[in-house]
Amino acid sequence: MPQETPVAPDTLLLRYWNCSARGMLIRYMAYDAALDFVEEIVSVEDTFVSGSWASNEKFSPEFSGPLKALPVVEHKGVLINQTSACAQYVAEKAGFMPQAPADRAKAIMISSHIYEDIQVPIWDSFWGWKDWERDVLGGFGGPSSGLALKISNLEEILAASTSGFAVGSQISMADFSIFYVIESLTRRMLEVASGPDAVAMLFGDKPAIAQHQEMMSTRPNMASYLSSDIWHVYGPYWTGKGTLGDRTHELELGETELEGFETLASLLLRLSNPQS
Ligand SMILES: N[C@@H](CCC(=O)N[C@@H](CS)C(=O)NCC(=O)O)C(=O)O
Repeated sequence: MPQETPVAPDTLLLRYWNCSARGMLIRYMAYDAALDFVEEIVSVEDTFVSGSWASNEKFSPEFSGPLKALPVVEHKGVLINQTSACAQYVAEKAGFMPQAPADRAKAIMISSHIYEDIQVPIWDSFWGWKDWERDVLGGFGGPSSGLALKISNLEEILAASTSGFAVGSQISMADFSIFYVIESLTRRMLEVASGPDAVAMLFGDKPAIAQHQEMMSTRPNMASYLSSDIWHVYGPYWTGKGTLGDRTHELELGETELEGFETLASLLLRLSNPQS
């Protein structure tokens, strides 16, 4: 069983798996703000696949918090679960939550659109718990009004901004949420056969998103974190499945993460060009 990392009470600790998923927004904000921050990286292979998680760590409140899942943020003796609550807490500490109530609501609106409406349905589809066509790509505006429409929403928000930031005149949690979802979707999709066309379709005509990605990735602390060794431990993988590569089949965990991305990219192209 992995040992909990001893930390000074003022140091903020993130305990999360060795993939990006629900940990990355928190990590980007903590590194960008140079918080007093440590990471405890939990190996999917050693802790989850081994079976240890289900019988040990999951039910250890010191490890997995009151809600018995990761991420956990620990600060000043308090353990917080739920990705959104962890992210908002870190955003407050990092100065990435706007002051005005309406701006705070907008920052949460954008981050939760990305988390609940884009990321969670895709993660669940990788594991076979949701349906790619119905829950990821489809929507009430028709069979191709899901993911594509949500990415367009982000483009419209950024295009309407006079500051370059998603909300008001300062960087907020929303900017880090946008950066993470666009960067990781683009990078992972480009690794599969149908990915380049799907990336061109989703992001090709989105100049405000492109400009925002450039602005975020060249912030000095972001640039050094993105090229750091620690980013490369978990950054390449969208979910825990990604860390297992092709072994998901032999482990009876279904298709690999990259097979999932090929399904996503090819369906995206087929639904947006039904004739082809
Ligand atoms: N609703 C929770 C979901 C947390 C969750 O499902 N975490 C996954 C890892 S990404 C986990 O720890 N799964 C193992 C389990 O729930 O036993 C959140 O938003 O944080």
